[in-house]
Amino acid sequence: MTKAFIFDLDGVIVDTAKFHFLAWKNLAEALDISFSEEENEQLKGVSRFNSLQKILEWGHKNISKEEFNRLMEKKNEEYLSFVDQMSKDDILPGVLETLNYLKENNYPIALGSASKNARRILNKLGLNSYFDHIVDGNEVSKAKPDPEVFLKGCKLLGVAPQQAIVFEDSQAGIKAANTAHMISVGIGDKSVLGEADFNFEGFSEINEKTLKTLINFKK
Ligand code: B16
Ligand code: MG
Repeated sequence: MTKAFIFDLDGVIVDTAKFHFLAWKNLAEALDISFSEEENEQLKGVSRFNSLQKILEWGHKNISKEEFNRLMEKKNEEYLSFVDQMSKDDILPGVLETLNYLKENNYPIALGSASKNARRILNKLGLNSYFDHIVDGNEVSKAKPDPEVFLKGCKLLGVAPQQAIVFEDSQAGIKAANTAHMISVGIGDKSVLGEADFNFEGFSEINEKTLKTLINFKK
């Protein structure tokens, strides 16, 4: 049975994780809540709503629903001001080579991202045409570590979860892929993503031989 590939977006295809960090940090500081890289790690792959909830919990703050919505909007506006400055040059090293190899060899590809801005970002990067299907934060009701986003991707791609190879940079995303018995590939720090079936610092470490190993791997 053929394998299919599911790519996370933020931190895998493009380093928007640094923009999320900046925007959340500014917001947290304005609320007098300390926010470091360590806390940020726990927000990777986590929806906008759940991220703000966590930050407020860390700072022991209670706010009204209206204020909550205003803050989510404010964070997103700042985040998008960074995103809108991106171009093709921001695609992380090795990503295009991997996407080209998979396309040339007719492997089905989906995006599985928690972001509601995924389509806008893919457009900016000129990557839309690589993806047979896009599942993003607008289409799921349960955020990672729930596997809903990846299961929807499998369904659209027409493969069983065991046939899906998921590239993820977040602990929540690796957990989601593992829960659904998919083949999980951690992109980033192995000490953080050690639960993945495979670990790479980035796509520049992934070549044709590596992709064949992933394709032949049985969980
Ligand atoms: P947005 P991914 C996730 O994207 C990010 O990792 C996470 O930090 C962010 O809060 C979430 O998207 C929601 O993003 O505010 O754009 O809807 O890594 O799942 O591609
Ligand atoms: Mg990510």
